[in-house]
Amino acid sequence: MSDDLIYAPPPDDAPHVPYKRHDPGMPSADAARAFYETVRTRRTVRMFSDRPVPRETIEHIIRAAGTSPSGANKQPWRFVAVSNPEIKHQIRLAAEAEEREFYEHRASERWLDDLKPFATNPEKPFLDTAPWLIVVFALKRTDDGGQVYYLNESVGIATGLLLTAAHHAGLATLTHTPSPMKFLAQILGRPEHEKPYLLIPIGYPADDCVVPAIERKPLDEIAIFIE
Ligand code: IYR
Repeated sequence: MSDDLIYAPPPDDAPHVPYKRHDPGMPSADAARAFYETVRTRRTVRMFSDRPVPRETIEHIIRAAGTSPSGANKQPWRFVAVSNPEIKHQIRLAAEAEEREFYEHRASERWLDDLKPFATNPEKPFLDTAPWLIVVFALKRTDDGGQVYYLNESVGIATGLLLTAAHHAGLATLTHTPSPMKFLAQILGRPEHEKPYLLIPIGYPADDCVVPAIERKPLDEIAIFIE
């Protein structure tokens, strides 16, 4: 059986520690189903409550994101969490300026057509309302100037974990992409090697929050099994 497989031990100059498997305490099929039932209710939300969220919650959500795998474990991400109302408002004004350009000039007819089900527009009140904005930056180099690998994959995975951790904590998120996003680095005073990646408002949904009536693809459209 697989327990009998022999692996070469790692060399002495590459320290290793025993791996302890996460034990869900139930068969894997039950645990996987339960997790799916939890995450399937996640939705991208654009109507936030101003109800406060403790900083400690945000810290743990960011810690969760920081557990992600990354190329050569360079952890090429930085998460800037903003609750300061003046800074949030500056971000709103700058984002809305970019979005007006997008909706009035930059976007193709096809793109605008594809966005119709989401009823988005250049007004971004949630950038004031949501108690926190988490701005995800991708590090083009490590803080000490070193090389990073698979940058977009690494930061994408970390961002996915962040969204999932927020959902798990009962919070709503929006993956917001005002583009170009350079203004975020300027407003937040980030160094040149940090590239804005995503702007994530996070908080409780508004009491009367609604979301677009859209569907997810069924398993047989997203998966192929070769057994
Ligand atoms: N960034 C714009 C437009 C937009 C683009 C896509 I693709 C979306 O899925 C949603 C919105 C905005 O945030 O309004």
